[in-house]
Amino acid sequence: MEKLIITAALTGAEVTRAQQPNLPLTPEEIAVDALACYEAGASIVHIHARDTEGNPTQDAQVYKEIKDKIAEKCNIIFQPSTGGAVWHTPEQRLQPVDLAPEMATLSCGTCNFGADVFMNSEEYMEKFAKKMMEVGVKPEIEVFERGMIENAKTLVKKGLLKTPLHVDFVLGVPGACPGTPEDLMYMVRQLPEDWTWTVAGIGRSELPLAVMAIILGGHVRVGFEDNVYYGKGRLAKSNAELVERIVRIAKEMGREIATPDEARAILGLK
Ligand code: KMH
Ligand code: ZN
Repeated sequence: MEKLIITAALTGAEVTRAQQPNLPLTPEEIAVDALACYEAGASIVHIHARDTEGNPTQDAQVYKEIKDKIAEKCNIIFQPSTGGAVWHTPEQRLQPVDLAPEMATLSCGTCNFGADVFMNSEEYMEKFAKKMMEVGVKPEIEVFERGMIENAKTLVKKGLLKTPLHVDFVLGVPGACPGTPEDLMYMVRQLPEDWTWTVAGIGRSELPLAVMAIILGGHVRVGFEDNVYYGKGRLAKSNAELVERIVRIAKEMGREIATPDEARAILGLK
């Protein structure tokens, strides 16, 4: 089985310090956290930038500062979000792609997102895909609902994305697909053989879905964006603590951990 790629989703757009006191917010805090996650065994960091007040921003300059600070510390793969926050415009969301990161997320459909709606129209999915192809960015296809896999396949058919794709199943968002083992199994079965996948279980579904991915040959995303707890009623001390647990479990199960360069080879990054 392929080595395990662990993505650390450090900050997200929605989580606050009130919910998780150790949430990294500034570029320096995010870079320090990225290094800790790299040292723990993560090979990708999924990044959401925050402004000086701690609010989500898609400003390319802030992303650049984070990218540069991380690169000074380690060779972990930098994967900015193009999902941003639900209130960002598509144009704002796309800004970090101008930095030509190795990867960036590409959400492949619209869904409810708690009390909000996460909008991804066909027009903008196509624009995002086209831009990523032009700049040479490997997209990570964010799938919150079953139909989003078909949208990704349609983008491939239209020549706007190149296979094999790498998919992230984001399961357990209130208002979208639940994070049950059955849901993950069903989603995985819809992918062509040569595509790779990772899973981000939200809240309490993070750990069971991660364990399933370790067994099934998928990959794992953990971190405060998806889940701020280590267990029931106990906040995680850090993003790295969540990564360390996945490394321990994977090793116990005989699944080796990919370094960033091994992850680059698995994902076909340049
Ligand atoms: N914050 C969500 C609305 C992504 O990073 O690409 C979207 C999101 C997906 O987090
Ligand atoms: Zn995100």
